[in-house]
Formats: sequence, structure tokens, C-alpha cells
Amino acid sequence: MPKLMLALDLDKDKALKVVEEVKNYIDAIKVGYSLVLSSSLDIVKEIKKIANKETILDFKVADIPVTNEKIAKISLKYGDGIIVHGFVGKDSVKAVKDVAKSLNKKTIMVTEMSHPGALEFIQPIANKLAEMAKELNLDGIVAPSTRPERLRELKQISGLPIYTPGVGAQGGKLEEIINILDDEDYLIVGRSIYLSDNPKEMAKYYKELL
Ligand code: NUP
Repeated sequence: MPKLMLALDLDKDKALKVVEEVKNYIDAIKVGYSLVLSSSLDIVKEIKKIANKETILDFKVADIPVTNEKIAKISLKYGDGIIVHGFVGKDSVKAVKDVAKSLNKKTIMVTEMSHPGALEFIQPIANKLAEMAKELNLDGIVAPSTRPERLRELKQISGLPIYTPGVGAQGGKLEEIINILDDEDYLIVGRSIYLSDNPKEMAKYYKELL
């Protein structure tokens, strides 16, 4: 069964409330910049106190290797993994991977993003990014639920676990991608759970469909 990862792009109080409500139906949590910037990295500890789930930091790290390394060292004291951008090149991604590996944490790399603007610059290079993720033997790639055929292709090329956002608020349909996902993969859902009138019921709904 693919795993359900709750995306938290909320302020601290709302985020903790949602985690409490949905904790029995989610397998993992993704913490975004808005949450960390409105609180601190300690929010990861607070989340884990409520729901002891794998927690990935969606920081889309995209800098020169030495700076990436510093960001990874600080962030991975808290999270179980970190999301990086691949377009900055292999050396930058490897800098994060080396830190993560030494701490037994995950490095997950963005290939093609899920929003319309991804067609402008990142889609044309996304297959190459997926090849690089494979070559670096990373722990997973981010690929879009909003484009099922691209999701399938990027999964095939990388051969790595997929972390896929886009279902729900961004228009992606779970029924169109469910057959692409394996047990090792993660479905990322944010707004259509945490903005719903009943987040618990929505999380349960996604969990049962998976
Ligand atoms: O390509 C990406 N698309 C995307 O939506 C890469 C991401 N990391 N995300 C993140 O996934 C986005 O920042 C948000 O945290 C989550 C999707 O949330 P929602 O659209 O389900 O609310």
C-alpha cells in the first residue's frame, strides 16, 4: 500500500491541530517553509510528540554545495529527510546526500514539479534529473500527480520511490495515478485534507483509497 504523507503549509497552531486530528490515518508528514518560518525547526519535535511519524522537510534546497551542506546539517538534526532541487547540479545534490547518509536520513530530489509553470523550464530537463537521482542512488524523487504520464515515466527512469503531490487542490485525481504507485511510494496531500470541513474524514478517505 502506498503511504499517505500529509503536507503542512500552515502556521503552528493550525498544523498541530490538524496533526492531532488525522494522526491515525497518515503515514508521514511533510513540513513546509511557511510552518518553519512561522515557528522554528523545533516544530518537528512538537509534531513528533503528537504523531511519531516520518517527517520530511520540504526545503527544496538549491544552492552551492558548501551552503547546501550547512543547510542539511542543521535541518537533519530535526527531520528524517530533506527535499532538494536537482537543477543546481550533481555536486550540490551530493553535498546534501553525503550529510543525510552519514545521519541515516533521506535525500529526496525534485524532478518535475506539479504546477503549470513547471512546463516552462523544469519539464524539459526532468528526465535528466530523474537519471541523476538514480545515478546518485537517492532515497526518492518528487514527481507530479497532475501529469500521470509524466509520473509514470519519471518513476520508470529513476527506479526510486516516488513522492507525489498534486492530488486534490491542484486538480490531480487519485484514481488516475493509483495504479502507478507501489508500496514504497508516497502520496502527498495538503489542502484537500487540512482545508476540508472534516480533515479526519478526508485523511481516512485517502488512506482507504490507497
Ligand atoms: O512539485 C511540487 N509540487 C508541490 O505541490 C513539489 C512540492 N514539494 N509540492 C508541495 O506539495 C507543495 O509545496 C505542498 O506542500 C504540497 C502539495 O500540497 P497541496 O497542493 O495538496 O495543498
